[in-house]
Amino acid sequence: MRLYDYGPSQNCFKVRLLAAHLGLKLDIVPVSIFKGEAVSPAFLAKNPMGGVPVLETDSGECLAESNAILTFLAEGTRYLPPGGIERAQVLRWLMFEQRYMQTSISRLRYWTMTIKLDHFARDVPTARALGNRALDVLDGELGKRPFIAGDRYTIADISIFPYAHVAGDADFDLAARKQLGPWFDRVRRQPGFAGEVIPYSADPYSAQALPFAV
Ligand SMILES: N[C@@H](CCC(=O)N[C@@H](CS)C(=O)NCC(=O)O)C(=O)O
Repeated sequence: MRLYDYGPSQNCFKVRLLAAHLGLKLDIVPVSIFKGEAVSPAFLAKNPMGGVPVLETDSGECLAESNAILTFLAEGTRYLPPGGIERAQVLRWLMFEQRYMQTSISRLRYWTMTIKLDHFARDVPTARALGNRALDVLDGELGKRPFIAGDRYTIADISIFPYAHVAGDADFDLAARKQLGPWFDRVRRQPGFAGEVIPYSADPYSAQALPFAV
C-alpha cells in the first residue's frame, strides 16, 4: 500500500505511527502541499479535498481522512475493538479530534510555525479558546483511565497524541495539564512506537500560503 504523505503533517504522522505499531511497510509518496501538488488534477482524483494523508490500496482504491485510514488499517487488530460500546467510544474520540483539535491546536500550530499568525489574527482567539477547552477535557478524562477511550491503547490515542504532544509549539500550556505528560509517556512506551516529528522548517516552501488558504 502507498501513503501519500507530507513529512511535517501530524495527520500523516498518525498513519505512520499506526503502521509502525503494526509492522506494516507503506510505500511513502511525498506530496509537496505548499507547492500545490495536493491540488493537481491527478491528486484531486485521489482526494477531491486536496490534502494528505491519502492511502492507496494495492488494488488502487484511495482513502482520504487520517482517522478513516486509521480505522481501516486497525480493523481486526488490538488497536480497534471489534464492536459494541468499546468501538463506539474509539470513534467518539476520533470525531473529537477532528472537531475540536483540528480546528484549534492543529491550525494554531501551523500558523505559528509557518509565520502566518498575523494573517489569521481574526481566527486566533476562537482557536485558542477551543484548543484550551479540548486540552482541559483530555486532561480530565485521562485522570479517569490510562488511555483516551478506555483501559487499552487504541487508535483514539494514536489519533490524538500527534497534535496533543506538540501543542506547546502553539503556546498551549502542557505542563499545567498534569495528566497529559504521563499519558504521553504511556504512548511512547507502546511496542513499535515511532515518534519522529518533522518541523515545518524542513520544508523551504512552508512559508507560502496553502492553495485553499486555510
Ligand atoms: N481532516 C483531514 C485533514 C487533512 C489536512 O488538513 N491535511 C493537511 C496537512 S496536515 C493538508 O494536506 N493540507 C493541504 C491543503 O489543504 O491544501 C485529515 O484528518 O486527514
